[in-house]
Amino acid sequence: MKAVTNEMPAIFEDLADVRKESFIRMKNLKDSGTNVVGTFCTYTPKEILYAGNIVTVNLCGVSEEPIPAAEKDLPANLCPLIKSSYGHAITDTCPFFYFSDMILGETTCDGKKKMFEILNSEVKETFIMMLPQTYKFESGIPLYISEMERLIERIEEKFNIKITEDDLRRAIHQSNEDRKNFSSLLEMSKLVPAPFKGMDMVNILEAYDFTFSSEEKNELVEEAREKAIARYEEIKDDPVANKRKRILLTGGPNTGVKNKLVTILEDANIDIVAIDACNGIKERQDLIDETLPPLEALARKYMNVGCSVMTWNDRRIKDMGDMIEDYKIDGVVECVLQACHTFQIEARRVRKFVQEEKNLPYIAISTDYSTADYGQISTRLNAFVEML
Ligand code: BJ8
Repeated sequence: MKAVTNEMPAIFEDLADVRKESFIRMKNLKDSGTNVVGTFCTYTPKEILYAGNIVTVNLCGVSEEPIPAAEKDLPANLCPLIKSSYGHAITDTCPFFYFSDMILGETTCDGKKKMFEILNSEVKETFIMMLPQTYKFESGIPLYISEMERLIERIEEKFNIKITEDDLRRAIHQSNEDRKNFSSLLEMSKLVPAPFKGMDMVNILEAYDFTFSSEEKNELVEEAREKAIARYEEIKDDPVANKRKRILLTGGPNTGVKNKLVTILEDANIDIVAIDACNGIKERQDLIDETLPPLEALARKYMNVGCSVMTWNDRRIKDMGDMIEDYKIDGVVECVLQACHTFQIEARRVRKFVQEEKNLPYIAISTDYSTADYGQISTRLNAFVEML
């Protein structure tokens, strides 16, 4: 087990400036005595942590570099996100992991839950929450509530704090305000022409993931909103911009492959106007019901997220259908990380829905974090763009 200290290892000095800024903010938070919990998933009930004034940070690995180290312990044919996250953890190359006092993981896919077991026994305390595998039946709700109760108990003990019902209500309310604000920004891409270019949307989503307070979130949203309004005013009467094709990006986590997938689409003058992966609008569109008892409200909110780890994932198809209409989508690109069985298998249903029910072009790109397949993906995506 590694001890948490506030000294940054020298290796972090080499990291890209844009990420470094968030590392520094994180270090300042640690220096001021803030407790930090690292998270991995959209199913995390973060409001419980906010209620205890705990900062959360996303630990999903997006880089290829630590994968060889991870492959010494984990099978090579595992999802790159898991290998990258684990590799960073064991090589101390992710400052966010480094500064996390504790990790919170959910039993989503097999690879992640088994990685959490190793992290917990060998690297850093990892609280593993049992995630019900369906939202179709009410039976998932009491299980999720009892898991949140277990989490609260552990957090109170670890950080020597007390989380009251009022704390939970306050955190839920603030979270809802943040969601409304951010959703209203993302929904600007319903405009034609789109005010966000290909990489803009992905970059905004990534930056938002590394904001640690509501104030920072609001600043980021307002800055992006101003830029989007200015860009829209500039291009709204441009006939070329008005004819640009509009893509929905679906599937698994895409941040680790954005430099392939999104760059290629952007270079082909395609606008990614909607992202329904878990970094997109999916989790943000439903607010938490503030009239219910807090834990029940959280359970009903999170147990309704349409990720492929759920059985009978009808929610995802419904959301996708709505987005295709609302964002005037011309084609759907699905990003599937290699060895992610749930998204890979569900891609069949998504393809049938998009092609047969929506009569739109669809392509699935299965890839990992290496650059080896850049040329092949470029050829396939450019051929897809020709079809639009
Ligand atoms: S809500 S997408 S963060 S589970 S790690 S399932 S890619 S094999 S990340 Fe996920 Fe939560 Fe769903 Fe979102 Fe596949 Fe890889 Fe598993 Fe993954």
